[in-house]
Amino acid sequence: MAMHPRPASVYGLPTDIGAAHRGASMGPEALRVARLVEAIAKRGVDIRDEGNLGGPRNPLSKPVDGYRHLDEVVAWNRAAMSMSARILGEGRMPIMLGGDHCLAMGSITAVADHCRAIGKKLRVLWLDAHADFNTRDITPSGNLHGMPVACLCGLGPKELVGLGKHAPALRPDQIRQIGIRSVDAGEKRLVREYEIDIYDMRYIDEIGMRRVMEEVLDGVDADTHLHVSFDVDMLDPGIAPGTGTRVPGGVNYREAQLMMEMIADTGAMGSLDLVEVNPALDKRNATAKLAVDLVESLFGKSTLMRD
Ligand code: EXY
Ligand code: MN
Ligand code: MN
Ligand code: MN
Repeated sequence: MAMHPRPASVYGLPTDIGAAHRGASMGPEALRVARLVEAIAKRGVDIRDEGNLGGPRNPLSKPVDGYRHLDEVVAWNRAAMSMSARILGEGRMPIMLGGDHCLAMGSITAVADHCRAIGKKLRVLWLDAHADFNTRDITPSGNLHGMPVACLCGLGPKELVGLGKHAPALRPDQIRQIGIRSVDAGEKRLVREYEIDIYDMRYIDEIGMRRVMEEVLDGVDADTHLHVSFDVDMLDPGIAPGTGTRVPGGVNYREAQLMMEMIADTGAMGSLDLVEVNPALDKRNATAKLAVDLVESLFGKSTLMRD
């Protein structure tokens, strides 16, 4: 069935405030240089580039009370939330270009508020090597890009948990995590306690990506808003070296394409984050180019019926 692609707006958050190392701040430009906007336009999408938002610089300071750069992270996430909310209010799909993954707190909080307001079900696909479910008591680093899922579920500082109109923004049963292969000791106990649905690499190896995607998309219907939060470190570092927290044994090229194709087939994607591209660690912008290639599939490139 031919579908009308919904209009979309891209915006960039040039910061690495949630991390302890620099470089993801250059992600938005790397994705633009890799012709992200043009690639989406080629899919027949009415796409706008809203440019980048600004915010505090990265002071590269030590964690305070378990959090590194909390005030700055709050400022950037407020900006992300307002921009995503504005774009959703215009009836368009927000595409947030990170930046590091802490910024998904703002983008997803806006989406959760939007879905509550219009009575849509929300499902979040968290594509990542990491569970990002740390708290200040168990974090090995103090880095807030390791904590956004916990914060969205109500475990975190009140400034972040209470970003939106409703706290917590998400229930654990709205989340599906795919590609996971690095979870810290305390984090493992917590994801079990909160019953986060984790499709880790072992499960992908054993049952295959097709069945994994059928399971994570089970129940998605016309009343569902799918939010895709794509941390490029989900991909195997052999094909995506340009990211700050590389973990061997990631999702390969064909598996990643199939994921995107099956998401596209639902026609339910309503918002997207593209995060953790770090050009300072990349080889000739390979990771941004690969992300753009995968985004084309997310917008239906390989669906023969739509060409
Ligand atoms: N789990 C580790 C930590 O909390 O420090 C590493 C987190 C990396 C988060 C990245 C980007 O997804
Ligand atoms: Mn992440
Ligand atoms: Mn990650
Ligand atoms: Mn919507």
